[in-house]
Amino acid sequence: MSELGTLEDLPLEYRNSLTEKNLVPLWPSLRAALPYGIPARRTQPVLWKYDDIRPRLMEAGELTPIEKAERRVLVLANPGLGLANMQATPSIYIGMQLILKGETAPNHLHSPSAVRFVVEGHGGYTVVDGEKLPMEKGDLILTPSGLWHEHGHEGSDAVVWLDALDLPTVFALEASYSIEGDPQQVCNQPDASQNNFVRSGLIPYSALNRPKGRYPLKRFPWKDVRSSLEALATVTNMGDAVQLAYVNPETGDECMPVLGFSALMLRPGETVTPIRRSASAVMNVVEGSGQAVVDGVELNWNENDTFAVPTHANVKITNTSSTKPAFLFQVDDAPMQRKLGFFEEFPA
Ligand code: 1HN
Repeated sequence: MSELGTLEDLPLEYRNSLTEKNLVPLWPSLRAALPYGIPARRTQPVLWKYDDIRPRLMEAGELTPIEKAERRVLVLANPGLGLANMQATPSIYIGMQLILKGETAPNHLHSPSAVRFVVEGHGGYTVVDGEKLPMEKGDLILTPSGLWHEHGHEGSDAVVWLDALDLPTVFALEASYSIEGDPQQVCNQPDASQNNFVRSGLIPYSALNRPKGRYPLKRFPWKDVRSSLEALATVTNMGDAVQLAYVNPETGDECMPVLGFSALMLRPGETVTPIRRSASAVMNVVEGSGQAVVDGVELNWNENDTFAVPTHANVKITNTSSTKPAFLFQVDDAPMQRKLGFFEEFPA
């Protein structure tokens, strides 16, 4: 490991001559770009308490009519990455969106891909590519890149959901844009989770004779996810993660191209220590309470809280209840890292 030359080692005149021609010497910045052993991370293991978010979101409901917001969202910004950059982790955008009784959020599409994960309230819905998708607590709704989507609320109390987008990556690539549209024609059928993909391992026969659908299933009801986790728990040793991935039922691939989604169950008193990995993640608590220790930082979470896990972090998650299970929803950027060829796991 030799000491590399610094900028100051170079004559000022030479440095100026480089700047003048839009040239930069690599060697003074090489170690910063390629740190030894572990990436330099600005992302903090931060916890956003729902008790802090909710009153402020309701206040936004009073302060800002939906027409003045289009989407009424408070962004969960990681202070280590700069609040204005709207990054929960380097690649993951997270917001909490409020829609009130009778409101609609207008139809649009955009190049970033999004998902909605419902936090509270009844009667919300999203129309995606003509398919009307009910939104109940814990339901995952996909709004992939380029598909029209609009939201509405036919219930009474406030509906809140978590938005997760690959916006930071798409924006960094200078490829983020949107198009406004007229309200969609809604097809008069329940969403595909109710008729085409009712049970895993069974897909419509006709799907075999057509190109694999990119997004055949756009809503994953929480009640199915929860019961599947409970079943998986019966054959999983304590301490081994009870975790299910949300996939495309026609291909078995991750359901979205950049961000990955999974659900985790922690049995009463259980602690899991996931393998350290190169992906960053955000976790949202669906049910229960517990503690995460992320790179030594203790995060005490309750229902609806959300926390960020930096790349390469050491993580330990405990369900602190001795009687009730805990359920967490995980967003990570492993699909993108796999596609780019640098996803890694670091077994202890
Ligand atoms: C968006 O389209 C929605 O459709 C929510 O509800 C949050 C954040 C950034 C860019 C687009 C939505 C968003 C967003």
